[in-house]
Amino acid sequence: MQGSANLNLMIKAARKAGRSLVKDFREVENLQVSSKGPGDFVTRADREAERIIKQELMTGRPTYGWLGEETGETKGADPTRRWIVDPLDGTTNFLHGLPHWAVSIGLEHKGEIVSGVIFDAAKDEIYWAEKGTGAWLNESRLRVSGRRVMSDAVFATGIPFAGRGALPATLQDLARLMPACAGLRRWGAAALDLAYVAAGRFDGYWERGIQPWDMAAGIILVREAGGFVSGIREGDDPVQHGSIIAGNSALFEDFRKVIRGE
Ligand code: LIP
Repeated sequence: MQGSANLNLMIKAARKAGRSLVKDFREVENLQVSSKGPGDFVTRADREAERIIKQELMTGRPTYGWLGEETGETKGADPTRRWIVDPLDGTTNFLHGLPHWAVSIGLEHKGEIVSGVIFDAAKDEIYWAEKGTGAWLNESRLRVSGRRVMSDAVFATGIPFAGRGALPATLQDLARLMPACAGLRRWGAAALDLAYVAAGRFDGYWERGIQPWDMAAGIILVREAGGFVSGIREGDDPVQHGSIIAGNSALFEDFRKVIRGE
């Protein structure tokens, strides 16, 4: 696989963590029927995956900063570069034995996401992108969809649960968008939602109240596949403000107007 030394390091780390998670996922399926459930086991699997990734990346680039879902933020000697990592995006899917989850690794340079790797280990699909070199699924080049009409488009989102996130605003989004499109999907993993926009499988995605590690790698994938990404509010940076909208180039403005209620 061609790419920079950083990208190859990211792919190696994602694959190593993915192999560990695939083994754990088989055990989770067996634990579904246990009275205690697989909760603690999944927590351990999540933390082990982040340990593997952190060991690989910080050994290879010891001066970079770190932001991981499980271990938080560590400032690096190089203040311009930071790894942004979700070792297991789609945790609830994993917990319930649903094979739709991913390892997500982003590299930020001076506040801009410049490289991303998303590894769907259950389906053996690895998505990757570096600024200026396109977006890829395994060895195939990715392009966003070509749909130009909202009524033909299928969008993905995340719907808040258990009192988390922005439920009233999301319900308003749904009320505006559902009559205007061909369908919505809520598949429970933001990184894969963004990867599917890059792959042209979804025409767009939006979500409120998610974390930098959910979206970092997916942002560069969508942009390198010819799509657009922004915050939901005018001028917001998605990673800084925790809300995101992404779409193909033809639909992005119309899609964003619907979500913004314009
Ligand atoms: C998940 C996101 C998803 C969101 C969930 C959760 P996690 O990340 O990928 O889009 O709707 O609430 O935040 O927790 O599985 O890493």
